[in-house]
Amino acid sequence: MAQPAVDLKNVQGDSIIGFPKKAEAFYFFQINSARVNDFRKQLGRLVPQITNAAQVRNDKRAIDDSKSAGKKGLLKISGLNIAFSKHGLRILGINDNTGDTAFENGMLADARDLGDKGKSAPGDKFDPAWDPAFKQSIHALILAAGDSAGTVNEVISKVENNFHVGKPDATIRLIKRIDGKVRPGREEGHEHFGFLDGISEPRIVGIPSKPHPDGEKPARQGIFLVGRDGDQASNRPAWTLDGSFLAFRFLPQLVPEFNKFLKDNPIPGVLPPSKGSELLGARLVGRWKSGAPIDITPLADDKALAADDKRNNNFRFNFNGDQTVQDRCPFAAHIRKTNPRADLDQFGGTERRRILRRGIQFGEELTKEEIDSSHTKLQRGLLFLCYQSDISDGFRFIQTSWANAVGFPPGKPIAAPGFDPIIGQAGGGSRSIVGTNPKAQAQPLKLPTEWVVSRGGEYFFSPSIPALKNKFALKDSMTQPPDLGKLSLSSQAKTDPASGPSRASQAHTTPASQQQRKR
Ligand code: N7H
Repeated sequence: MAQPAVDLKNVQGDSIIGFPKKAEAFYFFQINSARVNDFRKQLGRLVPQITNAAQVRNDKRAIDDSKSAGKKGLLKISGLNIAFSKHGLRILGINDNTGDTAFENGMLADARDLGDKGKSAPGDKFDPAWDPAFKQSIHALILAAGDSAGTVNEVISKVENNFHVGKPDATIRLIKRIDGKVRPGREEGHEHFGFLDGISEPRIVGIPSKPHPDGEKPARQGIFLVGRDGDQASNRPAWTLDGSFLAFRFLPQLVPEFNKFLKDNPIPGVLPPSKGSELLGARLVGRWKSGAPIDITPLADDKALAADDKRNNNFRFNFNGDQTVQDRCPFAAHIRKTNPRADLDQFGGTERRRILRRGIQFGEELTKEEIDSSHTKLQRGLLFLCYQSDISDGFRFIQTSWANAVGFPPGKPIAAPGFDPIIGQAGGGSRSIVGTNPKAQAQPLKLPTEWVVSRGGEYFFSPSIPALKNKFALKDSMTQPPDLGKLSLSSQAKTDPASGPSRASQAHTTPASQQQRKR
């Protein structure tokens, strides 16, 4: 039977559209097992405040309109979503198998396979070197995004009131809250190593987006939304329709150490010596810091190209010779490892592995002491988050079978192109990449440190709005929410002059083509 088309009002907004945001809080919590029914009733009151994809699309239009009208200041906009881990489902009495093995096992059980550092524990167990919070049983995650930290805090306090946090009858307990924010000034939209982020994002069949050619066919909705065309599993429980699996990773970055490595290892003999370190950075990532792709402009940054949405993602690693030589882009550069485009044309393509990245940066800028000592003192990095219809096919596959797999991409004259130098992990073992020097393409370069450090995370399921209402929540006899008030969420956009002038992007971690920077 043909399925009705997806209704954006039924889908939580961060997945297929993506919150516009300057700040975001991730609130990891447990549900009080003695008060599950109360929690479910309170969830029912929260559901009308959850931001759906239609609202997020409208918010983005409002941002565009405001910019086109030359208005100063940011619109006051916020977004609220909720997602549950497998522990959360069990507490709520939902015992169905979702059909996603990675989700069902949880990230803690996956840490060794993901390549995270840690030590062996009794009984062939593995104890990852994670932030202790992520070793606890996390039941659910609230995502609160907004135009400022103040807006995000407002959303979080409404959520806490809803669940009576701080009162004796609280139904949830905070395990950990992590706040992200975009970097300041000219670094806005750039991740902490300095590279512009949020450029490449899969287009989705039937979901209108701004023109941003990438040479790829739009991915089917079921690559991201459960139960839609393209979802590889056929026997998921009915309530999972239009939900999406969310992989969260807490990823501090060793920025001074990364910078020192670039400084100490300039690529010799290709560009003037002063440019050799910049070239190495670009060849590790696959883009210059501006965002210009090296597959189009291999030997010099091109800021006009970087800013041009018609061109800055329009390449497939198939220019002359690209498939066999690394003159333009190393086979193992980060963006080639994680989206190999034409490299997989003969091997079934990439569609099944596409993910919607929705992360945000956290932490402060480098201090003078950190710059001078080349040593990290303050924690900063990426709160990585992505959506897919199956974590085993998406995030997990990219991390384990591509980034960490030295033989990937296949079919190259070099048998082992090496690790993804940005996120490839060897559990603390040695890593190298081959082909960073275009004049010595078989030469390995040892990568002395993992500059992106996994400190934990979890796998979640972000249910559709109808599923939240009918499966997760309990009907409440109360007609008036007692203490929730009205969250100042989407579609109440109003100019907040205190927020300061808006730059090209209202939010950073969603595609540049959608006027935000994303990861
Ligand atoms: Fe990556 N970086 O700064 O080097 N990433 N990433 N990533 N990443 C991308 O095109 C980075 C991480 C992907 O379609 C850009 O939007 C950092 C994880 C994918 O061309 C930059 C971290 C995973 C793409 C970075 C990190 C991925 C992508 C270019 C961790 C999945 C799109 C900007 C701290 C397992 C590739 C852009 C495409 C792009 C960086 C994490 C995947 C600059 C620092 C964990 C699919």
